[in-house]
Amino acid sequence: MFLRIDHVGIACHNLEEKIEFYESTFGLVVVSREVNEAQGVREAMLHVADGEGGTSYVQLLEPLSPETAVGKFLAKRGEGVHHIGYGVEDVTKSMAEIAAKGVRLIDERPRHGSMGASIAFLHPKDVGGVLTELVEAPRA
Ligand code: CMX
Ligand code: CO
Repeated sequence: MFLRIDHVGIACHNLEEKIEFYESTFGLVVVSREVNEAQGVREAMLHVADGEGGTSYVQLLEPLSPETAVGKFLAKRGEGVHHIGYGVEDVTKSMAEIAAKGVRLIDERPRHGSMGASIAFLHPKDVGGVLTELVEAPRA
């Protein structure tokens, strides 16, 4: 079902500082910056590598307010890995297959993610404590 690790989502207090760290330490390059009001984040996607299954990124996330998903996570756990995003061919189909196995979907239907992707989250309590995102990249 999974084509690649699309991205690792990392929660941080200060997006600009974290971008600067990833650029200067690892030489990663920012390919997209967005504010996603629905997800409550200001974010940047940094390119890691291109593989057979598509492109992998690091997604740096700064909360728009303390009541958002990432804001609550930071208050509880501090900065660090927030979620894993897996690339899939067809997000709606994958959601149905996964739900049929008894894993709770957070999203009933796909939502808008970074760079035109269709995304859906699975509940971390049903995935061994890992918030998991399905990502269908836009058709080239
Ligand atoms: N990873 C693992 N566990 C997490 C978690 C995370 N990122 N976020 C919350 N949890 C756990 C909490 O620790 C808590 O567990 P305990 O009850 O054992 O303490 C439980 O889930 C409930 O957490 P909460 O703080 O009460 O938060 P909510 O239930 O209100 O929300 C969640 C949790 C996962 C449903 C919510 O964060 C969500 O809908 N996330 C999906 C959307 C999202 O994260 N958007 C930002 C990224 C956008 C993008 O990638 O583009
Ligand atoms: Co993500």
